[in-house]
Amino acid sequence: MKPQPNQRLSSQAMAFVLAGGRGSRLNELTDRRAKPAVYFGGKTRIIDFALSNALNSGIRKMAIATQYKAHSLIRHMQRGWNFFRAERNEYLDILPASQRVDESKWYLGTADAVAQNIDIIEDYDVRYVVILAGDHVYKMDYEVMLRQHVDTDADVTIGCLTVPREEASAFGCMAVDASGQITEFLEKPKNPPGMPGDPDHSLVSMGIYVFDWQFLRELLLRDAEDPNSSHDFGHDLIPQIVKFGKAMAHKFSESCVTSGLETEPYWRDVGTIDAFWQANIDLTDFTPKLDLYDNAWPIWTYAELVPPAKFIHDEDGRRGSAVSSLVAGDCIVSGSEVRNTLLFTGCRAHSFSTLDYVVALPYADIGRKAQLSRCVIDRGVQIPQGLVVGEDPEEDAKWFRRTEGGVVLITQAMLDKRAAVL
Ligand code: ADQ
Ligand code: ADP
Repeated sequence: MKPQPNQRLSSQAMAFVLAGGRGSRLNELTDRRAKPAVYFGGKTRIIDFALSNALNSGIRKMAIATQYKAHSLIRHMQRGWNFFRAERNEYLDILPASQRVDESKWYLGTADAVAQNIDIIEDYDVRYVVILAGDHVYKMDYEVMLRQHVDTDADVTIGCLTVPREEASAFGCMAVDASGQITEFLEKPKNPPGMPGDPDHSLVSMGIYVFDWQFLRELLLRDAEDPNSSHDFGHDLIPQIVKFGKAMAHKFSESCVTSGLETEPYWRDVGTIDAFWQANIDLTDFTPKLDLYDNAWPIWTYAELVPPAKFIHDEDGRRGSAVSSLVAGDCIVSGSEVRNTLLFTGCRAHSFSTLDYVVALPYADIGRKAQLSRCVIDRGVQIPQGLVVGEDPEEDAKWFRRTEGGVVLITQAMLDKRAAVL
């Protein structure tokens, strides 16, 4: 029986979050943690956005498939996302690869990550599955997408975005007809097609999908038997449905505005150091495009219970200050000037140091007289006294990772290597 128009569909849906990818373009930031576990926005981690979206949309059943360097991600989930109660019919399961079907079997592709957990999903007893990627930053009401899925009687509904054509080859690209039905789908084509009437932009998949569970289940069982399949949504399953079934596009840029969540669509992949730095620094704008202060759509996370941030004069009376900056708890800014910067939990900035356009991950310690600009500092890094970064590109590139965009990534291993040489 078709659900009634006023019935909330999220109560009959689960979110399946794919969080197994490495995100290799983040380089050393993902050496020890999966991309979804990378810190973002002063307090949160990237995966908190997809999970908070699901929670705020009314979904109370979630599963998270992990694979690459999952330790930090799993610990974060256990600490922060541990409030689901089976008694209330709420579930959140963490599903590491290689533990179920066959001990030696990793998830082959994104579809395989779902297929290996068919029995768990079956137990959830849901009608719809919302497949999400755990590595994007955005706010979205999945109820709106579920509603479109049901109203259009689609086999799959795909969240999609408009991006400049030169960036589109990193995505699944699609063509749609007037009703929004996808007529063509190409996974990461070398020459992405433009849109009719707008050849400079392409319509691309966000890698998020809504399925009726029984339809997806059948599809996954068939795909598992196919020796020619790479068991991936973008490569195998979606093109098949586009050819033989009904795949509908759900336009994020329209739905996020009509649902009242955003005034302007905001979605970031933060897949490179440059994009990661920029998206963080954007939050220091007077009115950033991503509003983290919206009580109607909170982004939940795990955060340690720590003392408040503190700004102090040093012994010489030099003022410790932060302007246009986001400063988390347990930070101490002492006789240091902090501008357009994010200090995550537990950072220290000591006397005479200056920080401009810096993203300092938790527990970074900035030594006296350091002058840092346009950089990302990994968790727990001890910046030595007097270090200057952001003045001399050659010197920066000699010791640290300097990106094409001129952002410098500093890890402890890089500093240790430098200290051993100097
Ligand atoms: P990509 O993002 O390149 O393209 P993929 O690397 O498969 O696709 O990652 C999708 C999501 O699945 C990520 O969140 C990743 O962490 C996770 N993941 C990858 N491999 C996994 C595995 N074996 N087990 C568990 N999780 C895994 C996809 C689509 C494109 C679309 C873009 C949008 O294929 O069509 O345009 O997403 O970003
Ligand atoms: P956490 O999850 O502990 O908040 P991270 O995301 O920074 O922190 O850590 C990723 C993983 O790397 C964790 O499993 C952590 O225990 C481990 N780790 C942290 N610092 C180091 C280090 N200097 N060398 C090796 N492993 C580390």
